[in-house]
Amino acid sequence: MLKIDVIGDVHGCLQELKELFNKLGYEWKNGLPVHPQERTPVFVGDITDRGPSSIETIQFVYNMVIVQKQALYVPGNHCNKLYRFFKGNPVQETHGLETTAAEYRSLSAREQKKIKHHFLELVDTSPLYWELPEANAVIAHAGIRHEDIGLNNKRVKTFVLYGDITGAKLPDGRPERRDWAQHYRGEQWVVYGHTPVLEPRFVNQTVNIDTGCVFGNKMSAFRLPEEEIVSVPSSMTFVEEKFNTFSSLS
Ligand SMILES: [Mn+2]
Repeated sequence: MLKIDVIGDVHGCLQELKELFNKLGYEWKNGLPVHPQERTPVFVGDITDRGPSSIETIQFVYNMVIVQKQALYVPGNHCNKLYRFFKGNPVQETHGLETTAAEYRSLSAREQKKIKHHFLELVDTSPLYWELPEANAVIAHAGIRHEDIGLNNKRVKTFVLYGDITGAKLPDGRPERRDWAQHYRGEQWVVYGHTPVLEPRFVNQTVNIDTGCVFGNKMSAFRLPEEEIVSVPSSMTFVEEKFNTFSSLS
């Protein structure tokens, strides 16, 4: 039995991430969290952008996942955009990428090279989503349809990174989304983030654990097999409009 602690969107909130590991019972060895009962942290993606410490968060997650090999990671849409930025592709420095880009540019050329290569390696060596049968779970940034589990094509990639978007925009500019979780009939857990919610949102065998730390609410983890939520409060300013109720088309 694999024991996992799935961590919601960090968005550069490294302080809260460390507090969350403390609350989850991790101990610190060489600056990295290790659980005495051999638990595996799984990052649900969007580790950077908007928060105060995106670059340090990249290094921290890299050390856990790549160097120490005691944690897992899947990319989110913000990770995908930062990946393209580091590859030198033209991307708009908006929606939080501007904070990560500013942190990056303040580094020395040597540090820039190191962090870029670490982030590219982290994304290149991680799957689009993790199927963890030993934990009876699938970890995907914005979720995944039951019938798509095991598939890996362009359509599934868009869904996993951005959710079930229709392509239309709501009057306030946010993308219109369908509520895929309402239709989920799988027996394994789908643990995801991406859309900030005030409380973890359980629907069928799915849970959204992006409790909007970077928008001042809290950072949450979902533990399996315990099916338990552990959260720590955010130190950021609360931005109420980011938690508008789900605009569901079903
Ligand atoms: Mn996201």
